[in-house]
Amino acid sequence: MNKIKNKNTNKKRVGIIGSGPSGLAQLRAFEAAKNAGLEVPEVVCFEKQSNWGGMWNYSWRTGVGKYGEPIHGSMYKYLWSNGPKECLEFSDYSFDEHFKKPISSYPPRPVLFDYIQGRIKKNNVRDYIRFDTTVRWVNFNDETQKFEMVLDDLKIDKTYTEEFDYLVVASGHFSTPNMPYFKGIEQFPGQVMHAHDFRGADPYKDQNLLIIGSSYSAEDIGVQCYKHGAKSVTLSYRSNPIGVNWPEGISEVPLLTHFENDVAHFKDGTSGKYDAVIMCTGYQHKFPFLPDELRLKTKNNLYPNHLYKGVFFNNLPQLIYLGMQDQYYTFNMFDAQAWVARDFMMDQLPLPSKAERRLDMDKWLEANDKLETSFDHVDFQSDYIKDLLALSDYPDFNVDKVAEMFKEWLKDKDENILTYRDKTFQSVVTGTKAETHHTEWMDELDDSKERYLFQDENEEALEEIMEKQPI
Ligand code: FAD
Ligand code: NA7
Repeated sequence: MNKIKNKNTNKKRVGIIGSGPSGLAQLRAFEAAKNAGLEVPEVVCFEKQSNWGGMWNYSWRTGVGKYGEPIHGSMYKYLWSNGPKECLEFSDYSFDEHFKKPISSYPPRPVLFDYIQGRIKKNNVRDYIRFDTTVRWVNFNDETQKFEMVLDDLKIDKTYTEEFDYLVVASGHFSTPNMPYFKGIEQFPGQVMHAHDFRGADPYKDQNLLIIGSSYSAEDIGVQCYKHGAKSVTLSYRSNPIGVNWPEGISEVPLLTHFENDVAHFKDGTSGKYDAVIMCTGYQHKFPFLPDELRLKTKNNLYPNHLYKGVFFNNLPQLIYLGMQDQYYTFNMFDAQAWVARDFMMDQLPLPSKAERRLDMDKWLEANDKLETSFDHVDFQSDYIKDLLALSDYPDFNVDKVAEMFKEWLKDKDENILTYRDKTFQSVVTGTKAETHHTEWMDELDDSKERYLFQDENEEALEEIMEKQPI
């Protein structure tokens, strides 16, 4: 193994794991400080994929990638934003600034991917990222107070180490499947897979599909398969049904107990015959590159324990986790976290003592325990965002208004799960009211950026607009 000496020994060094929306938020936060004339630490971001965007960088692959690394992506064809885009808008880079015209509130994945890239392409952020590089292991050296990172350059198959003063873990937590066992499943003759490997609804046309789970993936994959021609979709819940107004063809049943060949039996004594099973049973927070004492151990919830302000690992605050919460807010929350983390790493934000940090976390954990409804969850995460915004100069945005939009969204879904994506909202960043999309979501089978953005334009205008795009 080669030991590579750090080039600039005076400057503090920050290592970032992952260039998804969270890692990119961290890079952008440093870039903003640099543009404001401040001296920033040396920053290196390690990304095991060949491109940035994390989940939003669609991969057709399942299993392993070309270098034998586990595939990170869990996104699929025909994935449209599952919440209003106005709830995730960067407050320093609006949708208007990127697209130069109003667009609808629920864009498809390629359009959001484009938006994420637009902001960072304006700067030289790509230069800080080492692609095709997996972070294999991290040690914290008590003597030097530095993180020693073991890195694999996948392209040339070389392992080397580097040292960093701060470590930002932005590796996501919707990639390693939680895959339960059900008696008899090994004899089920059809396809059984986890949502992580789902790449599109096409194979399920004319099939009777069984989905286990009752959260976002179950709801979205179920509805997508229905939209793209599944014969029937049955959703099996463990704790609570999703409970929206389902159309004929989608139904909910209690938890699966066991299989007898292609027949599934449920807790309420009912049974059904299925062609395929998709486990929408969530993901595990998995950090195979971290030793026990540095590893965040949590289930998917709104306030993972041991993270002060939701980011600083309390036993060692130089270790920072971004985006580890369950998420109503996404891109703007990652930004708010990254700006706070940046200020700490640039000695602009002193942290209170470990005991005081513990008290602060306990307060949030107690409040989290008392949450009952989805509206409570939205309010809790909104309060968390406000708490973060008060700590840094990330441009303020109207969090209460965003919370209202989330609640509207929840109501819209309850009313009609097939049409909620046709609704429009108003930006809190620019005040722009979203456009109604040219085609109703249920009739729109093409999720390409070109069709989404330019269906109404003639060829010439299309070319002109494409040229003006900062992408
Ligand atoms: P990720 O996007 O997961 O990025 C993590 C990055 O870390 C990846 O690029 C990965 O390759 C890299 N990495 C991991 N381990 C290593 C390592 N050891 N070494 C080097 N690099 C590493 N959010 C929304 O706002 N709207 C939606 O509609 C929406 N839909 C979703 C649908 C699905 C199916 C899923 C799974 C998630 C969805 N999300 C949605 C949430 C989504 O996770 C966030 O929007 C966002 O992608 C999280 O960003 P992140 O950077 O924290 O993690
Ligand atoms: P979530 O939101 O973590 O939900 C996991 C679901 O899986 C939830 O309904 C769980 O039921 C269910 N689950 C977990 N284990 C089991 C077992 N053993 N048996 C039956 N059901 C189980 O994950 P999602 O994939 O839906 O969403 C993650 C992200 O992807 C999200 O941000 C989206 O934007 C897309 P429970 O309610 O705990 O009983």
